[in-house]
Amino acid sequence: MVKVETPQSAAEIYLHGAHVTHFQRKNEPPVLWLSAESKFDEKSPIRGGIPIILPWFGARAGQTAAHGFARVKSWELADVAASTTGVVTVRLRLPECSEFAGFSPFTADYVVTLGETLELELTVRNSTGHGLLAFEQCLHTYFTVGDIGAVSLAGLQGTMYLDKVGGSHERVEMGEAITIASEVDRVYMDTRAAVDIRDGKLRRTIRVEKENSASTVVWNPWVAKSKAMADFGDEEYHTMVCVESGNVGKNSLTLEEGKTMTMKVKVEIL
Ligand code: TA6
Repeated sequence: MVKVETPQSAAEIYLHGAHVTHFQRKNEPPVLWLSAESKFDEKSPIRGGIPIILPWFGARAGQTAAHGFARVKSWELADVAASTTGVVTVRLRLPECSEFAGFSPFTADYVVTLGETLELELTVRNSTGHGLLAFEQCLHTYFTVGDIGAVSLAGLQGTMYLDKVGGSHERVEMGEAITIASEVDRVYMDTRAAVDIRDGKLRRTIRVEKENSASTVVWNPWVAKSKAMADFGDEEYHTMVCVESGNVGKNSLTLEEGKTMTMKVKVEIL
């Protein structure tokens, strides 16, 4: 794990999955949420922080693992640098791996920039050597909130989403702000908007801005799903919400041979 201290903030990044598990500004509650029950072993994804979902989202025919393999691979630390203002940049690379057997080869580079804000850049390059690379990607970010009952999410009004609770239904977000009082698992499509996580208990707003991302996923497992997950505490749903930035489902991507695509996410406290 790479531990980073800047004049403004602190962070932790595991090589396992290039997983940012901690980001906290000085004298403030953490921004990212991490389960006290998370596993930390070679085979398991870390529960919390920012799992990198790549090259598929959710379940995939013929594959046992949900959400791709990037989050359980050991990434290479390519570089760490600090600017004159103390902003730290950490570069990681997904090495070639056997999983490519079931999926076309690609390279993935990840740049994490830490200071007042947390900035992420995921670059995927089609290195198949033949033809198109079709894939999905998502930065599956878990945010700390004071009390889920005092949280609202703004920025998705009028957006079509796939509601994955109780089946899979297409709906349109009617509300100016989304509140959460039961299990929520929604894939918002064709949206490039920033999302504000308004936290009435911690009295802060976390803004999630993104580039080259057309999907936003919102998730809180609530009671039953929390109990069903071994690496998630039964009561932990009260203090987390996932607001994820990606290109999934009908927004999935294809890259021509040799081409690259960079998705960017910026997390800031307003
Ligand atoms: O992003 C929301 C979601 O796809 C949910 O359906 C839920 O399964 C969650 O991801 C966590 O998935 P995981 O494989 O990490 O347990």
